[in-house]
Amino acid sequence: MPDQLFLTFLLVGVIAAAVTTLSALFPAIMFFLLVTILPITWSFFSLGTNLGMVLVGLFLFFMLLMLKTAYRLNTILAETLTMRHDKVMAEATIHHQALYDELTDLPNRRMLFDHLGQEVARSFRHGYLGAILFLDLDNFKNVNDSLGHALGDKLLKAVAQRLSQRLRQEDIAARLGGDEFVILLSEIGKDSSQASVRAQRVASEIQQLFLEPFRNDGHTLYVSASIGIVLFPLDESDPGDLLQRADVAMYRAKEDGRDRFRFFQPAMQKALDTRL
Ligand SMILES: Nc1nc2c(ncn2[C@@H]2O[C@H](COP(=O)(O)OP(=O)(O)OP(=O)(O)O)[C@@H](O)[C@H]2O)c(=O)[nH]1
Ligand SMILES: [Mg+2]
Repeated sequence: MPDQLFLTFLLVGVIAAAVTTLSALFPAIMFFLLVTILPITWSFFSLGTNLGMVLVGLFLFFMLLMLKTAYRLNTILAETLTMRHDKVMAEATIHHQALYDELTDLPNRRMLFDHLGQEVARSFRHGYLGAILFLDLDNFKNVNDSLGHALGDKLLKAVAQRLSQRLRQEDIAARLGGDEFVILLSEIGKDSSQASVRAQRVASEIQQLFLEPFRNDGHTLYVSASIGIVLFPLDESDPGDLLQRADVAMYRAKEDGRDRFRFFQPAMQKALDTRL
């Protein structure tokens, strides 16, 4: 009997510890309780004494108690994990919505500003130039007005896809809103003439992307884009000002007949001021 009591204490301790660790897997704790409690309960039962019967009763009660505890722990654990998973997913969604455009899934204005700020600082440090290409679709309103907003949306998505496929991994294509896209080219030259040539080449390649018509819902759409280009960092390092300059150059491309690109020239600023 003293040996069996010692074994009982040992088993009870092991079972209590096992319940906390194994309850994450409910079938595992059930199996564990059966193989640890049933043999000793049977051995007490086979004693055939009153004390043996009391111990059988106590062990069965203990087993029920442990099962209930394991079930509670299992439920709490599952709820906690589900809540944590939902929270992580919700945070990821909020983060994505804050930085990416809902329609095209391209980086949005906010993310573009962040990247542009970092890129301008890096360019200053390392002494190379980058470029901003500000792209606005020509007469996009006609698509919306004649074929509907939904088809306009599909066209914007298709444009975003073509732009993304064309770019290098280190470049960024963002959607500012409406039919306006910005392409951020990093490290394209050590001086402005080299950077201009490269920016011009990318602008031409982007315009060639529009030569192939967009086919959507049985419609064949011929779309073009006007592009304004500004190099950085020249004298201006504020992302907002840089974008405004690229926008001014884009407007000049529109004024000059659309479907073309223009580099920002300081004289254009005067025209902008007048327009404002
Ligand atoms: N389908 C769709 N249209 C949008 C969305 N956001 C803005 N627009 C429309 O996009 C059009 C943008 O027009 P603009 O770029 O100003 O004019 P445009 O007709 O493209 O003419 P130009 O740019 O001057 O060549 C407007 O008609 C807006 O209503 C959008 O998310 N989806
Ligand atoms: Mg437009």
